[in-house]
Parts: sequence; C-alpha cells; structure tokens
Amino acid sequence: MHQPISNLGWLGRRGFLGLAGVTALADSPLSHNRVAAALVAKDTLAQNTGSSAGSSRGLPPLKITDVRVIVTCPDRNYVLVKILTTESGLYGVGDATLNGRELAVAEDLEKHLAPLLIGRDPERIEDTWQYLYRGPYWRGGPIQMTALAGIDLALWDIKGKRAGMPVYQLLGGRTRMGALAYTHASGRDFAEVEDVARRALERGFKCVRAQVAIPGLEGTYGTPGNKTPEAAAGRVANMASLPEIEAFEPAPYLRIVPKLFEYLRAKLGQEVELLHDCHEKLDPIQAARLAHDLEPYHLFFLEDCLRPEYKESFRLIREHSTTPLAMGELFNSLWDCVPLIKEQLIDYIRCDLGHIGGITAARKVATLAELFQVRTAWHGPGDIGPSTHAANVHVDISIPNFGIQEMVFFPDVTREVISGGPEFKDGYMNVSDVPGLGCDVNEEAAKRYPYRRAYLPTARRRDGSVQDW
Ligand code: CS2
Ligand code: MG
Repeated sequence: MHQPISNLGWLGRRGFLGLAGVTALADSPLSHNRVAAALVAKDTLAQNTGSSAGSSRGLPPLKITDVRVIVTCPDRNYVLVKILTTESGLYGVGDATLNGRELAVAEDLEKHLAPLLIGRDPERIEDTWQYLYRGPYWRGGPIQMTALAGIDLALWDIKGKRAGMPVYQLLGGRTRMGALAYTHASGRDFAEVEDVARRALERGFKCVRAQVAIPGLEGTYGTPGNKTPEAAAGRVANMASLPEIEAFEPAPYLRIVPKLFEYLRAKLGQEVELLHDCHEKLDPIQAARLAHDLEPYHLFFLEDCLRPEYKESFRLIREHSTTPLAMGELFNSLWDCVPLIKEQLIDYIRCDLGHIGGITAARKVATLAELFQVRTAWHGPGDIGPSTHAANVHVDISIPNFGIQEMVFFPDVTREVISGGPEFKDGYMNVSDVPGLGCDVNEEAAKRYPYRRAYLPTARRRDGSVQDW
C-alpha cells in the first residue's frame, strides 16, 4: 500500500527521499560500499605514495617501521613507547605509564596496537587517534587510553622533529612565558608540612599542595605515614608487591584539614597559593562541608572531592561553597569531562594527558574548557614519566585557559633512562626549543632496571569496608 509522504512516520519526507536516493545509489559509483572502498584505496595509496604532510615539503614519504615498548623500573615502573620510521634516525618517544597496571598497557601496545601502526604515515596523528580509539569498537578505559596516549605523544614528537619545531609551536605557539607550577608538601604533623612547604617556597615555588596525616589513622593519601617525607615520595621502594591496606575515616579528616590550612595561613601568610587533594574520599555532603570550612583560607583549588562516578553531586558542593574546585585525573576521555565543564561545576579540569589519549585529546579538553571559562590543571605526579610532563607543559604554554601545573622532580636514576623533559625555574615550568617533545630514552640503561610488580595502597574504613584510597 502506497503511503502519502506526509504520514510515513519514522521515515518522514527527508528519510523517504534519502532511502529512494540510496537504493538508486546502491550500484552507482557513489554507493556506500564503493565510497568506502575508494577511501580505503586512497588511504593505502596515501600511505604508500607518501602523499602525506611531508611530501608537500619535498620530504620523502614517511612510514612507521617499528614500535618498541620499553618497560623499565629505575626508581619506579615506567612504560615507554618508541616509534621508528623510514627516515633514518627519526623516531618518537612517548610515555604509557599506568600506575599498578603497567604490564597490561605494555601488552595492549605490543600485541594489539603496534601491528596496526606498521606501515602507517606517522604524520596523520588525528586519523591515527580516531583509528585506534573508535576502530577497535571496544573503546576507552585507563589501559587503552594510556596505550593510545603513549602512541599519540610519540607521533607528536616525530611531527615536531620533522618540522624542526618544539611541539608547542605546532600547537599554535606560546600564550605565556612559562607554566605556573605547584609541588607537594606532605607531613606527619602541621610543623612537618610547614617545614616542607617552606623548603618549596625557598626553591621558588609560589604554590604548594598541603597534605597531613590524620592522627590515629595509619597511612593517609599523600602523607608519609611513619616514614620521612623524602622516603615516602612515592618511590617503588614504598609500593608493596601487594596493596598495603591504609585506614581512613572521614570524621577526623574533616576536622583536621581546615585546621591545617588555618595553621599554614598563620605561618606562611596570605601570598602563597595553597592547594589540597581530597583524593576522591568523601561523600557529597562531606565534600560540601569541607569546601565550606576551607573558604576562609582561600585555596587555589580543592581537588577531587568526589569519586569520578558522581559528577552530578558537584552541584551540592557549589551550593555550599565558593572554594575553587578541580577534578579529573581519573577521567579517561574527553567525554568524561563534558558534564562538569558544561555546567561550570568545576573551575579546573585536571585530566591526566597520559590517561585520556595524549595531546590530541588534551587540546580538545582545553578548548571545551575555554568555552566555559574553566582552566586547566593537568595531573603531574611522579607516577607518569617525563615525556607526559613535557607534553603537559607544551600544551600549558600554548593554550589561553591554562591554570596551574602539578610537577615533581625526577631522580637522577630516572633521568639516566629518560632524558629531557620540562625544567623548573622561579615558580614556573618550561620546555626547551628542541624539536619535538624534548625527551629521549636510553634503551640500554632501561634494560638495567627490570620491571618490579608494585601496587598502590588500598584504603578501608574502621568497619573493614573498602574506601577510596
Ligand atoms: C595524586 C596522584 O598527584 C595527585 O594529584 O592524585 O599522586 C595519584 O595519587 C597517583 O597518580 C596515583 O597513581
Ligand atoms: Mg590528585
């Protein structure tokens, strides 16, 4: 029965015409299969004839010839990706370190992703990103996004080296002379936190993240427990081959943290910027109370108050406080960031470039954030490698809405294996103008430090139930 076009229901007028068109197109040169086939042929042609970015500059076509996955443990475990090309001596180095799951990422890289890269044009970064993110159908998650980030960083490194430019120049050039940095001041008591903070200020830092142990509770995130601050600085030596169990109770934590910042403001004054990391430990109303109680101490930001699964609960914190909020190191994709940014429920987006898919993803997060006046504060701890720290700063100094950059100093043993990376001076981080990302890997040195299984601690409440660490 012929249906008048008007009431063709879900198909509707345009649908009908489209359907009519497609059926007519089916065997025409423009049919979907033919278009797809032509694209693949063109793609392979492009791959093989090198009609890539290089050829436009008279450079020979470029192809990926090898992907090396380097797992090493100088002071802690790192996973590095080295992508080699048809141009002798031209290779890219990326970091794909996911704390506590290093081997899973290395396996994904070696067994699943590397075969997809051989023969590809390394200069087609966005296409490779889409191919590796959407191509596998099963997408996202910390392991795949860390593997993708390692490849992405190595490809940006290659593009910068081939262009003879530092990556930030490819990202649009400088928007600032350096990236304001913060470091950690942790202690077993207020005086120890003050002491570590003073040493950081003497070193030129203008911003310090403060964490203190909770009396009566063995092991609190970011604090040395019964170790000295230096010994506790997150080295493998302290990461057990099975997770250590740390106790946590919100009540004493909610009492002590505001007192810590009252103490630090009295001792250090109003000028120094102070930050604190809740590390996803609190329930919504507890987070609202803490953010409210910290208002008098004008924190630069309060970080990761809630678990990443509870984005909508940030509304409750906003209702009760004007303390700036930062969130995001546990996000694994650009899309995880959308709700909090779009509703301006946070002031700083704190993704980890190494766990959301690298520079290609981070630029998009930064642009989305710019649209809603949210600034960046990329994750920058000691358990991601110098290449990711370098990528952080290349993005930081080339975007308009940079906020602040977490940083750590890497020990000499790590620098023996991974050289280069951002430098710290007078409160700011910067990258050099060498082409690419500015890091390199010493594969012989890496072999001297084989992987050692290590786990982050796990936290439990006094009643024995699991608690976010
Ligand atoms: C922390 C990290 O620096 C931070 O903000 O949240 O140190 C985090 O604990 C580690 O990266 C976990 O692997
Ligand atoms: Mg954190």
